[in-house]
Amino acid sequence: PHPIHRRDYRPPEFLIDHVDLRFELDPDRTRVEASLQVRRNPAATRGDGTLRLDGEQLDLEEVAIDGHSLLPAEYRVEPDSLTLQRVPDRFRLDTRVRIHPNLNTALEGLYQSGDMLCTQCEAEGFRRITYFLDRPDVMARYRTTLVADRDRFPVLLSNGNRVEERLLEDGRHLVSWEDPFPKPSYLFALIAGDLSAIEDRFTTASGRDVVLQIFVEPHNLDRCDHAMQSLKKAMWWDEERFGREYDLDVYMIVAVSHFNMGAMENKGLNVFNDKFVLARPDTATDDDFQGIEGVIAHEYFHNWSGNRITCRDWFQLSLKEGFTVYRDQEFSADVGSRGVKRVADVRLLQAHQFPEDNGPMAHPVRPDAYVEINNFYTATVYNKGAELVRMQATLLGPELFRKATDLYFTRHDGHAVTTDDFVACMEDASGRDLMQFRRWYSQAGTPCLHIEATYDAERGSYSLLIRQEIAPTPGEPEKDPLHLPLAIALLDPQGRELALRLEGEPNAGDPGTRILELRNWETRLCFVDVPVRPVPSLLRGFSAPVQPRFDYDDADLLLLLRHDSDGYSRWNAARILMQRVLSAMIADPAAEAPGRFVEAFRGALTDPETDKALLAEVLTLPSESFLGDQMETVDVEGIHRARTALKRMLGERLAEALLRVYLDNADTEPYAPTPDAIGRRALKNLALSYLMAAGNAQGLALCRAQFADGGNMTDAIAALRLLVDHGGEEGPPALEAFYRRWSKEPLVLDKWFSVQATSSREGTLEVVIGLLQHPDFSLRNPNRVRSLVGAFCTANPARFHAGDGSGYRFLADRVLELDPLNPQIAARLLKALIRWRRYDAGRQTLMRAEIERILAADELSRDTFEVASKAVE
Ligand code: HT7
Ligand code: ZN
Repeated sequence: PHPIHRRDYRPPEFLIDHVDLRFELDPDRTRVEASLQVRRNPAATRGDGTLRLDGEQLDLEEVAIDGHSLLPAEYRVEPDSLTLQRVPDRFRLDTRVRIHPNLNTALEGLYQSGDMLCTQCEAEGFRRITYFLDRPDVMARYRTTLVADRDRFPVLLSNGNRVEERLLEDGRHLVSWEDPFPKPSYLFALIAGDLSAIEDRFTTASGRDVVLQIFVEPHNLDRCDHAMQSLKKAMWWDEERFGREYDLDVYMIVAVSHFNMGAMENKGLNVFNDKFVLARPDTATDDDFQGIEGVIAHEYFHNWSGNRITCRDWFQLSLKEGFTVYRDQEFSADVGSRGVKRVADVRLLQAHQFPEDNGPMAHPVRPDAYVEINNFYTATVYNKGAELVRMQATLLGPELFRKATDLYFTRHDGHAVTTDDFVACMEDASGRDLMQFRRWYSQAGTPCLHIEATYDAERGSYSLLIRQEIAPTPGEPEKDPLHLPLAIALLDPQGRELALRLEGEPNAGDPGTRILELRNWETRLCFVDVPVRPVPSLLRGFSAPVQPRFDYDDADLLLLLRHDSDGYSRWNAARILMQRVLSAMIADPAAEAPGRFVEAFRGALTDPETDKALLAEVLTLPSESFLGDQMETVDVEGIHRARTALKRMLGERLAEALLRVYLDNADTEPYAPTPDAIGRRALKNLALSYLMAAGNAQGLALCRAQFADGGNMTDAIAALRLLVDHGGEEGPPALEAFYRRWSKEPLVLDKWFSVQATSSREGTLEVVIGLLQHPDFSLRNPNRVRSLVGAFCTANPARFHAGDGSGYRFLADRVLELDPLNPQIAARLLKALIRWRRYDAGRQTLMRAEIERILAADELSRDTFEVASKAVE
């Protein structure tokens, strides 16, 4: 397979203004008739009149131009295209094809999920439905007619407004939909099924009355309320914060059980992985409730950042994804706790994007080339992309940033544009020059910021020397310095923020945060009138996606941990302290946690002032993967041993305080997913996990009781996880009881599989291999694959990276089995193997050998081939 390069972009030679689709739906054999209004694109260079349409896995039955059928000699069909020669400048093209939804295991195009039929067209799935110019810069108006058996598929949905509905003589029924907004083909959707809906209404700021509907299988109707509330909150927030209103009369969401990703923002008809819709307190955890709120909001926000204004080509994916992630992050920060949300976002970025930037698949936020675009729905495009938008918001300040987004939405409404167009709006609205800032979009890699400070007590000055360092990434040996905002405050020994004055400035500002702008490899700054040696609070709010390096004393970190008003900085201080203790314990198995560290932990644990959710973040030990990422060569066993030992030590030495925290935070009210209640549960269950790590008898009794009570899924699954990890007599009966209670609930069963896959106990791989044969396991359901295979390979480093290579062999076997069925999921799983250079020589050989084994297979998909080949380049 050949890569596609960004530099080769050309405007399409033909445009399609209108599409009329007619589907005769049947899971075995669906007939698709398409009528396209085609014309030459005046903005493109004139070619020889050859029209090449994308199309894959379509059985072509008929082609006609302006009503005249073509003979097979008058067109050419290849596995991925239909080519017509010397077409007129403007014409109607009619095609008729057959497709087979029930054979579609890749879940791209039209496929069967349970008893429903549904579509997934992003990025290039529409070409599996009909022949088309399947690229985002071809925007058309769609009319869609669906015909199906009325008993089997009573609900027939597509984008836009319903314009016709009737019974046919043969007993089937027909429904037509019209979408007034031109859209790219990747936003097309249809749904057919026996579905029920909950309904609500929303009146927009300008008075448009919108019907809101969430469609699910009838037995799931009692778990849609949270999704509906989330949708209404998101609609309100987008009006308030970005001035964006909804634009159709109906907004529909459909939950499906087989879905490759989280959800899809099709115009007026979002299709969701049911995991991000369905929630009831007894079946869904706090994380699930929060995930639903975030994903519902994300897809809703796409209506403006993605649908009204879309991407010119797939290299611009971050235009819609980075911006929309930024928007959903801000939404969650506004409706919940800003500090806690920021820490969660930073944790995610560091856990997924930083390693990606430091591995063989590293790519810029705006990639230059891809073999398979599905491989580029990455943490870099999504989460680093959101950080780039955040940095621009920081550089401009809130008023100018809002002015710039207003300009973006009006200037580009109805068009397919680039990330450069986005930045140009930031510049034009603010008058700022972001030329150098654009490098963030084109350059891969995570910069390190090395910061050195000198305090001159006599002069009362505090000087900073800041150096940027960016390591080479694949294909980019040389890097250039970046323009970035560094948010900083200086704290006095009591932890109060100092007023800051840079040398040369006439006056000091108010005490608080100062945004410094860095542009060069090296920056020197000097604060004057600094009365005492301060403690710097650096990169507040994680103002740029960089790795800060500053040689803090432990005492300075303790001060930040206790007093910093910035949540990220407190959390980061705790992490550095924990990491120092863990590094010592990794190097020396006999080392113990120092007393002052244990006391600081106790102080934080019992701090009545701090938001409980933030405390839970602050007091969670860094993950094994994170610790590995900080090492030259990952010491798999050392990390696992040290982290387990530190957990046990803290559980033993702070048992009383932990028990108090547990009891003080027990739920006294009925379950509600409010920020306060979520924070209390998180802290309570964290305390329980330390007690269980120490084998504390009271902790074990509480854990058993919490599991038996099973009042809400957050507490039940937390207890189950601890009982399974505790081992001995505890795990098996708890697992069995849980299975008995929930065996008919797929989303809860996913949790049951995951708990077993992530157990740190020896023998977990054998358990996982056994579970592959479980009657409830299926390689055809991505949620199930992720819950068992994905969880084992990405969330259980100690077992996945077993020194004998058994985990690697297990993963490679699954990738080879999955690749012919669902290449997207296979390629995603494979990413767990590709950073083999980070491990010791023995593991390197074993991991590499498994990648080579995959590469040697016949008929590998483009998805898996691209990941595997880049891994060994
Ligand atoms: N824009 C959506 C991306 C998506 C997707 C991409 C490839 C294959 C399947 C997919 N399902 C959804 C999701 C989003 O970011 O909102
Ligand atoms: Zn998105």
